[in-house]
Amino acid sequence: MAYGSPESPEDVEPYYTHIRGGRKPSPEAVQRLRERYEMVGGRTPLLRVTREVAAELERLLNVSPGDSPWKVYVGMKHWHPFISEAAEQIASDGIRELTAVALAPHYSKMSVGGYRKAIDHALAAAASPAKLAFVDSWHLKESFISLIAARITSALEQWPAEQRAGVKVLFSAHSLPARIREWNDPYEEQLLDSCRAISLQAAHENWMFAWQSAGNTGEPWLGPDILDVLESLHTDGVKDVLSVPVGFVCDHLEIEYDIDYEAASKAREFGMTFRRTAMLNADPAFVRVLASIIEEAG
Ligand code: FEC
Repeated sequence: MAYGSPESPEDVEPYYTHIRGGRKPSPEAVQRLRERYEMVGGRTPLLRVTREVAAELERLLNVSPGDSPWKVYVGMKHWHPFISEAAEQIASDGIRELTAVALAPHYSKMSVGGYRKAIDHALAAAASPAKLAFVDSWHLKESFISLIAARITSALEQWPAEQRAGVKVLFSAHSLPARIREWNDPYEEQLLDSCRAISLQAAHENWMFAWQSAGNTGEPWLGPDILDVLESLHTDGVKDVLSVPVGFVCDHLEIEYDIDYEAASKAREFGMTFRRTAMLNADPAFVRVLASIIEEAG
């Protein structure tokens, strides 16, 4: 399961309405969002990459399938193919055992909890008898930590050896409304746990964490925001920044616009060298991580 992405400018309004739980956004907000999609070429690779992950996962899981072969379905939270569409197919294929995993490593009731609600509801609506194993989070899975650490190590190699220790590794994840703290949501702690484990493994202790992509909903969101953090790093004299969007696995709008355009422009304004680790996307090594998570959960 992944977030979902509109495929055309006409999709943007209903997509955004779905994200907002059915409340229509203002025409100005829709226009602003359309412009962000235009800036990244009209659409993002999220669905294509998710389908590539699914195909490789199905191949890999069936190398030694056990009693019955594995089948991998793709369902999106906010756009086609919706999780409900996948559930209808799962029901009509007569699937009896199902493992659901979101392409988001860290649990929040507001994020992964939403995937859980969507799949529970969709299986019931499709009258599927499937027994569900749901993966809440995989933020400390060793092979995931090692993959991100390796990406940091190879990105740092783009700086001259004598400069590397001074490069600030800037982890980031999608912000959420600050009220998640009121219910002791594990999201923040899981993110920091990932960052600590990754930086230890990469042997690079010069790091910080920032939030990105906060919404404009009239309530406070978790901060500090990455753009403000870049400004304070600049004030502190930091010249080199390596962005590591640890809360995401795939190239999509929040990477291509919020990091590669917005944050990178800000850093450039400050005269910094700003680079980003490559996303995991459908890297076969990442698909092996997912296969292992699924085998453990099922
Ligand atoms: O490539 C694409 O087209 C989709 C990129 C995309 C990903 C993504 C992941 C997360 N979101 C999370 C939380 C929220 C909350 C709201 C919210 C709003 C948006 C909007 C767009 C959008 N998100 Fe997203 N998110 C992506 C795209 N997200 C577009 C609407 C415009 C805007 O606010 O920027 C606020 C809802 C509201 O207004 O009420 C909350 C979280 C994740 C990471 C976990 C995951 O991937 O599921 C958390 C990718």
